[in-house]
Amino acid sequence: MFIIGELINGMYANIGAAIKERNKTEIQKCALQQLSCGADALDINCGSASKQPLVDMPWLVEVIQEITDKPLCLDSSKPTVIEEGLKVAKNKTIINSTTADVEKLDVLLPLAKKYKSRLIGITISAKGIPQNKDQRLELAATIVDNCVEKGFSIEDLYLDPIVLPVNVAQTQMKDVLESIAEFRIISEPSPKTILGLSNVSQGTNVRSLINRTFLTMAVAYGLDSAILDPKDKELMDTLITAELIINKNIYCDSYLDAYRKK
Ligand code: THG
Repeated sequence: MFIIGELINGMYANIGAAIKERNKTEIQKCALQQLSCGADALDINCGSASKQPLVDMPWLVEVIQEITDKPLCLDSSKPTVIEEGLKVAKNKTIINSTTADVEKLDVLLPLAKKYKSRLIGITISAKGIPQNKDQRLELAATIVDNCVEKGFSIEDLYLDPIVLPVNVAQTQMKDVLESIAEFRIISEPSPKTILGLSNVSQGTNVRSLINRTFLTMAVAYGLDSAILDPKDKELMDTLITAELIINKNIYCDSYLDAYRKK
């Protein structure tokens, strides 16, 4: 599993304040903690409260790349904000994200190519969030078709079926899981799949349990990558164990230590 740490997000009070006050240490501390817990990459989102995301995004990128060379996942609904991050990024990047709308794809696919970035495509369109698996598949196919047309490598594409909180969209959880399996057979080579895991438990009071149960199920459906809280130790141990059961990790008595990235 390619693990993207979710904690550098302005929606968290400490990070929102650190961005506003240009508190480098707080941001770097959060980055290092996530990496030491096993994150392979870091999501960076200025948060909706940011009044100057065009300045905050490149500041965050520069501050974080002072302490790590790991890939940064530039998370914004605004392509201009993502581009400001791409301009200063020295290492690998992941654009998070394009929707299936042509206006977005027309801007973000050329940017991804220009900056040799990977790209997350979320199965959302101007019509809103899909209500079932077929609508998700249709939007995924639109994104894949556009990548092929514009010469963007499908191996660098991550498709996100969009998970909603289980307390508001309980009937869609199965559609999301089945979408993961079906996205992978849309084309050859196959696109990768990704989820923003913590969405599933927002507004519930047993967040960690719901997150790790859903992640286990998603692993069984072939999920490649997740944006999650790597500081949740039970979540990380569950992930390692799920990947053991599905034969992605080899068993030994100390497998948790063996796979828990130092
Ligand atoms: N897909 C993609 N990108 C995404 C998402 C996705 N990026 C953002 C988000 N979803 C993933 N990141 C988070 C980060 C935090 C939370 C959920 C998803 C979260 N935060 C607490 C909350 O809202 O309750 C904040 C608590 C606090 O304020 O301390 O749950 O789906 N491609």
